[in-house]
Amino acid sequence: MLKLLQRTLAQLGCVQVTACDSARRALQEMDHPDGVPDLILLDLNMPEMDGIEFMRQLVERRYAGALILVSGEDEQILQSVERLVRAHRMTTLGHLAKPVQTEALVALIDKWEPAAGNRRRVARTTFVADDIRSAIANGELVNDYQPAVAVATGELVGVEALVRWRHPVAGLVFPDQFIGIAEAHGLIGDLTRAVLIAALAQAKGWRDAGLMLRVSVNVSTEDLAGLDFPDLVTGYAADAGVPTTSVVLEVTESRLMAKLVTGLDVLNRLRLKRFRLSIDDFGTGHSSLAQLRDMPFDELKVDRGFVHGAATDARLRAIYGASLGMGKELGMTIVAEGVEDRADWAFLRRTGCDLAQGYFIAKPMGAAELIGWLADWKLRLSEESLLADGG
Ligand code: G
Ligand code: G
Ligand code: MN
Repeated sequence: MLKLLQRTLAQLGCVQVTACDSARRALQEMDHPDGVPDLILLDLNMPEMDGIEFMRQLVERRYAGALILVSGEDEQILQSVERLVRAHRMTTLGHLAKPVQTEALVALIDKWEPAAGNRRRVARTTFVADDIRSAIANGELVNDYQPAVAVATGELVGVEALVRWRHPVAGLVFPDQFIGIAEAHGLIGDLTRAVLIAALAQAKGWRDAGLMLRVSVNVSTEDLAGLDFPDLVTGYAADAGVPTTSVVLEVTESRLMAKLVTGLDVLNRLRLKRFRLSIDDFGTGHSSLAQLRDMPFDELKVDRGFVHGAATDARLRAIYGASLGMGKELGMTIVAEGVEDRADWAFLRRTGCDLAQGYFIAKPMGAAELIGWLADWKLRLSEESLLADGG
């Protein structure tokens, strides 16, 4: 079993695979300086220390990688162990029944991405405009989605589409490595179009399944410089069968101010078409309040730099509070980004923020994972008393 799995993984291109015939061996392996793996395939039924006990050891060692459970146990047991893994705040990609089918393994490994903390350490590759052009043409861009929930009720309100590039060689590439290049070389229009169309199709799928979510898409100021942008987006939404009132267009404040004049025209026409407009990363740009006053925004996203830790840091709290107060005064919906822990969540509840987004609630995920996450989140709301006073 172990040998077979090892060979299959090697064939799939996993460059460094260590096979351990017991949990004790695996823990010894992990004690080496470079021994902590990105992904562990864990058999639950092992002699001496079983898989559950091994997981406890992983928690103690603050293992930040991913897990795939492998077992001959029935589906129900596997599912409850998976819930246990999530309760430990570890990442599980899913489980595999024995004997392991290669396709099932491939499907799980496809879902894997390096932990948030690790991923930026991955060697940076420099891309040129042609790489990005062909990525768009070849459909290599995919969206992850990060949930946004109502602070008062915990209800899932919408998702933000965040583009990723599944590069055939470099692996998963994050937007900070290619959005800027796309903007500089006139490719952002095509990129935004690809992201929007995929997000709208996904939103339609969720709506058909009874999940009436709003979908947020990040647009670049370059997009807003095109006077035909409002008509284009309206067309995409109509083609997808999604009402414009459920589409949120997020614009980053700092970039927003640079091209104010055409931007304002386009933003106003988008608003007339009933799209929701959101000012992203609020607090980081170089805007004046007068400019904010003139912009037809529905929503204000407080930058994560002013959210995480605000409960205990008076300076952050002051900026957060000013943004919240101003946004509310202007009748905007306030979204807090970067809610990373329980203290952040409790703070938002005390201050009357509308929506929350962040790792505490959910990391960006593939579209297929949303339903499963939602079930977990509903459990967490009650089990962790997230809606209780002071919660
Ligand atoms: O998870 P994350 O690394 O995805 O996002 C990094 C930044 O890239 C964020 O500031 C986000 O606004 C931006 N971004 C993500 N997806 C898109 C997109 O489709 N278009 C544009 N213009 N920016 C995006
Ligand atoms: O700029 P924008 O808000 O569009 O970007 C979202 C970015 O923030 C993405 O890179 C996403 O992965 C990241 N992100 C989402 N939630 C959190 C969080 O709780 N903490 C941190 N540090 N980053 C987050
Ligand atoms: Mn955003």
